Amino acid sequence: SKRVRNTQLRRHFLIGNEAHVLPHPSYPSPAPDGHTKGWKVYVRPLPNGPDMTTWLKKVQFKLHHTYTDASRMIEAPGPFEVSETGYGEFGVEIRLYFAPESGEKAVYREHYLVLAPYGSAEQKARQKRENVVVAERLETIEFNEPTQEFFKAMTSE
Ligand code: SLL
Repeated sequence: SKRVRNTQLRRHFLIGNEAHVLPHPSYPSPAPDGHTKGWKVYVRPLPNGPDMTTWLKKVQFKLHHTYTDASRMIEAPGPFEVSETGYGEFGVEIRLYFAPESGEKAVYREHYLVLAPYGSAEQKARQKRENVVVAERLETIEFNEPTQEFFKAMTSE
């Protein structure tokens, strides 16, 4: 497909995790032996942001090899997230797969799980009190010289 010259399409989204000390209502109880945390890793739109599925079709989350079926593929419409319990932190390997008409290859990101309270003493105290840790960041994806078909889909969102 022909490409639109001198044009970039940029989209913002979040990659991150939330975590809770177990027991917690969102996770089965009792947890497997030794599992002290429940967590969720995700790729999601900004709060009140537009739907991502115009451009994002699948997300692969590769967990630590201690997990059974460590490779988790989540298809649109998502939500693009994996919820698990465990005991330790590790880097989650994330592959983003785009709409076929984009002609774009999958893109790789890593998110290192944060399960323990972090930040200032006050921030840590609050995370403990509320039993929630959130670690997320703004991500940007840029499509350079998009195909005409993809450009049309993206600009008529
Ligand atoms: C650590 N380097 O030792 C890390 C490894 C392993 C994470 C963390 C349990 C998996 C399961 C789990 O939390 N694995 O039993 O299903 O801190």
